[in-house]
Amino acid sequence: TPTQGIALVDLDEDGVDRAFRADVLNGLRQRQKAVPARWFYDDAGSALFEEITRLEEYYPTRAETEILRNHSADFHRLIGPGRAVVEFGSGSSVKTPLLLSAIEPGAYVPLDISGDFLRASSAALARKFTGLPVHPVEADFMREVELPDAIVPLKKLGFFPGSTIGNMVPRTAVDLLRSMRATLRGSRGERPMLLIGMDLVKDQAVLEAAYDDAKGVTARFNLNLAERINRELDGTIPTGDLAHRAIWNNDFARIEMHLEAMKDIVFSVSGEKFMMDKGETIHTENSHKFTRRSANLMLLAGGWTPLQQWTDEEGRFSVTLAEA
Ligand code: AVI
Repeated sequence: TPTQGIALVDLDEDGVDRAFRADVLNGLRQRQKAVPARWFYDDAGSALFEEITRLEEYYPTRAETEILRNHSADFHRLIGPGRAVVEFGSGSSVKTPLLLSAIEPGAYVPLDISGDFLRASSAALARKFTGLPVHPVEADFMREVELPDAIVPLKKLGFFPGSTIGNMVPRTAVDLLRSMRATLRGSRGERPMLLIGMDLVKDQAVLEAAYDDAKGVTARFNLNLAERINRELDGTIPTGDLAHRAIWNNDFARIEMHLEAMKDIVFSVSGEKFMMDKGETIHTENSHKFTRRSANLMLLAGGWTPLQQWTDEEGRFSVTLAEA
């Protein structure tokens, strides 16, 4: 296999299935039906997300890549060589190499819940950076993760690009920042660093278009969640009667994605019956947008002190370096 030589820590498949079922059934029982956004990313969903990142309307990936490309000298100076880069998520073929080339890392440790993507991206990176130790870990990084023994002695840099933190409500985001701190803390009290991307508040029309593109890729991404429920949890959701919605919630500074019933529907999931009235929605995602200040505030609440913050030329996206 292409990943020969790379030890993978396996997560129990049944555990993932059980967690998915519990999240979906609990979510569908609520008055405002909701399914956590992390379940978007099965193989089909991950492939659709890759397609989203290349869409004309979806600026965050390009804006963040621009920042990583333009400030490599700053990263080199502020982060220094020899750190183990622990990436929360299995890595992008463009952003991760930009960071690794900038800082001369001592090792690369991608953490991801989806083993297949993790294996593929780790193998590609190991080929690109010959000699760099790569230690993929299949794990749910929302909790403290035990890093491989070989990594423990190294100083750590957490890398969390993509504004994935924006997909969490602030309370969960702060819990995650604290878990990251626990995962990355040094055995001899060294302070870990974190490089984190956060999308910024901007014109509502630009934001809504980024989550409701003309080609309908984001709509397919959203609907894939209902299709996944049907595939994996013995569901009968009539996906043809659901429509994709992307709405700016100004009070909470977030884009919300929903699946809206176009008529009254009844369906079952794992043998349990559910009903939706016409116009009722399943809330499938929040994508919070930050200001430079609210990004700093969130980091501080999670136990991280911001050291420096960069944005792209157009001020659409931010990348912040913080220290524990
Ligand atoms: C992964 N995450 C940061 C994306 C976002 O922009 O919130 C997920 C996404 N949802 C719809 N389009 C992209």
